[in-house]
Amino acid sequence: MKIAQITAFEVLDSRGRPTINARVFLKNGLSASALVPSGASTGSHEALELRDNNPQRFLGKGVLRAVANIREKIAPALKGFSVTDQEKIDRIMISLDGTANKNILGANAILAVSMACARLGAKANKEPLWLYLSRLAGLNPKKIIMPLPLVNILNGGKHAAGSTDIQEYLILAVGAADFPQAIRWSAEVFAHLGKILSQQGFQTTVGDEGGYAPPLKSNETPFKLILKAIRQAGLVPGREIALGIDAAATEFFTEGRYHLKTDNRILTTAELVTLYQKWARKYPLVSLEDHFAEDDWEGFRSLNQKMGQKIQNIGDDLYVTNTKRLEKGIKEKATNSILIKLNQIGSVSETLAAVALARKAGLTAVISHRSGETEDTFIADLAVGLGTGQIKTGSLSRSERIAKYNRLLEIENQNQGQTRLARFPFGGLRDKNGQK
Ligand code: 2PG
Ligand code: MG
Repeated sequence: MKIAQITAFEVLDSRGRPTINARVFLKNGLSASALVPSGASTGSHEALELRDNNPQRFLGKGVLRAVANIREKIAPALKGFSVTDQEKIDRIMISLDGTANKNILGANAILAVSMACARLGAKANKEPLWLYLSRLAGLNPKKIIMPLPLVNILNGGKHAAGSTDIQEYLILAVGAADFPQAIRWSAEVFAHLGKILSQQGFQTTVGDEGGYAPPLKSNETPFKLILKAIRQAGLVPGREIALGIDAAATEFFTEGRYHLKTDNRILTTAELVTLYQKWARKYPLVSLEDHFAEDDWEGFRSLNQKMGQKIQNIGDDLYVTNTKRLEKGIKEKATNSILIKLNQIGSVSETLAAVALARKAGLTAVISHRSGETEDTFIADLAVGLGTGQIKTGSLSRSERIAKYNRLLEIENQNQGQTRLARFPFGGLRDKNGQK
């Protein structure tokens, strides 16, 4: 099971920007590859994505330097090590880089190899990736826990210019009996939303994550439209389908204030807390993400104290899948949940460590894609393997999003009778009449 060779080359992500495909080979010829994603609303504390910055190629977005780092530096360093020794492999790459944010080799270079090694380890062991990852994390669950999908059906912010300030309006099929039903319900609500938007004269073109991106005049309108879509799909808001948002608030935070351009309002942290409270009273809103800017700890703390019992508060740019920042969040009770993105931290082992720490502290962990994605479905297996119970991987359109849902449907199908859909662990849901 010793690593014999590692190759890499430049490929494209869902925005047509370069990313990396790395392939790891064993001596016996067995190999596996992995592709890394890339964000748009990135946190400033993320590990560094190494780009060429050569304006002659891909407007500076090329990744040939990162590719060369894999071929020339990482490959020789890992040759001869066992591919199943994930922690050691990651440790070698981390120390070869030697910086806290992986800015020498690039987090994209390290992660591509890290993921490819995990995939090859699973292949060499002749087991599915989710099971391999589950064992790597030291888990041994009786039932396979399928993640509840947080489906982003309306895109705004940096993912859809001209739409809302809030980046993502998500639906959660909290009342679904199993994973296929959660997907069907979500797809039906998405389709009804499309019909409603057309009837109102909007285009139904989609944003980076496959949700509609209409030029609405208020950040609150999507809630109303989505509630209508849920009802038209014959489902009960709050009981069967609940709502979530990812505000990605760092993107509209300047000079200490939150600039909601769509609403023509500028809010303080305290005023934004009040706005979220108002929305949660009016709508079956059960999950908030990056509802404040990445260093506005006070905003997170304040909201978590007021609403953390009832509503999921997820830190994304706040934590950047980094255990150091997560430790601070746990100590300060800033949130009750963390978003997990492999490429924010840059290796499989460090990602597992972040999930383990969250679990120990009683926080939920939501496995997530990036807005720039590929056909790689690693995160589907990661969500199942770690039994986190939630995944965020876009809308029910665009194949780079659907690939993950289809992989989850495949895992479900291959393990019939042994799976269960995770229950959404926060209260505050409405009864069948839509009452709280
Ligand atoms: C987010 C992500 C994914 P990006 O903010 O949660 O939805 O967006 O990859 O652009 O950071
Ligand atoms: Mg986010």
